[in-house]
Amino acid sequence: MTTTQISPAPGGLTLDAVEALFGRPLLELTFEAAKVHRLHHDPREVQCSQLISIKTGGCPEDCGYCSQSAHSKTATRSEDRLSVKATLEAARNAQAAGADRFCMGAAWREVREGEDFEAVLDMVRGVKELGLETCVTLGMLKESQAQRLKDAGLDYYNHNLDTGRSYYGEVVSTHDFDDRIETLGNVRSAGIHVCSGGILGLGESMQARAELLFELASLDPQPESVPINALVPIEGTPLGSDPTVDWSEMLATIAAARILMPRAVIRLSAGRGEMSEEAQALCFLAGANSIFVGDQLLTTANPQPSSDAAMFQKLGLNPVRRG
Ligand code: SAM
Ligand code: DTB
Ligand code: SF4
Repeated sequence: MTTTQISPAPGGLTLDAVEALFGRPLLELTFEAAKVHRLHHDPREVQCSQLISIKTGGCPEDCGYCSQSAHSKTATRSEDRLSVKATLEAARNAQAAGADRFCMGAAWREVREGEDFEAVLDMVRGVKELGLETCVTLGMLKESQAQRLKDAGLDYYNHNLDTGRSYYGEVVSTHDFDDRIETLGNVRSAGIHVCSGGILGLGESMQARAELLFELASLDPQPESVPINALVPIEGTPLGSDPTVDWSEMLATIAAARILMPRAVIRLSAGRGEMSEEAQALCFLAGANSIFVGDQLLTTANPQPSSDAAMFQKLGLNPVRRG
């Protein structure tokens, strides 16, 4: 059996080596990833994040996959920001249902100082006080703003690279790949854990997927959390009629991510609703150790908590307990 040598040091990684991973027979790649997973993680433990959209729709950015872009005519309407009270109520419910992290998302291009940002800081303080891990995803961010979030008790900032550098401009024109990298740098400088991953199914090539993992794995330090999303096609967006991603592609990407980022928590993210339990089981075997829980992602549906509980039971998986 041939084994692809990957340098564990982010500095030594090459794009060719990442492409070679994608060229390996799927079950060999899965087996290799499963071995790496067991060296660094308890394979029975799954981190469970609950999402909430604290500001839905009306986003000025033109990300071609997103239901919330004002450039697309979708069923998602622009709404006012949620109150701190309603957000904390949702956090308490998420905690009672078994989530260990609460992730608050806003359809913003960037963070702006003012009433909305002050409210987000209050949300972070409140969620932290409940004993949940805190995560926000608010678009681009300056270092001073990242520092204020850190001081409020923020554990993770989610900001995905989404796809390969060479393909990014095909999907989004209102900001660029280096803007994403810059925000991740500001998050890191403030001492906040980095949550960054991507989406499959945007019409990207295998090479673009390899580029995405190459960029993520080359961040130094590597991200602590890596969400791998399958496109949820949204009617009215430029990518609304794209075919759904085959489970085998999610599996290969998760396995490659596990090998390249051995210590990261890899999240099997959007798109689980289209995957069988068997396909999800293979992803957990290959090193996925996080999911979004709750019946709603941001604007689209997620599997029912009861079906996730049944799947965990069958597979002998346990949610992380905190608080
Ligand atoms: N506005 C912020 C930003 O762009 O970073 C935060 C919210 S945005 C909705 C967060 C992430 O959700 C995106 O980077 C993308 O990875 C994911 N996402 C959005 N729409 C999606 C879809 N239709 N299918 C799968 N993932 C999606
Ligand atoms: C991430 O990587 N996936 C989440 C979270 N980070 C913010 C968002 C998924 C969104 C799926 C489409 C929707 O519900 O609007
Ligand atoms: Fe706005 Fe984020 Fe959606 Fe892009 S992905 S349109 S920045 S909410």
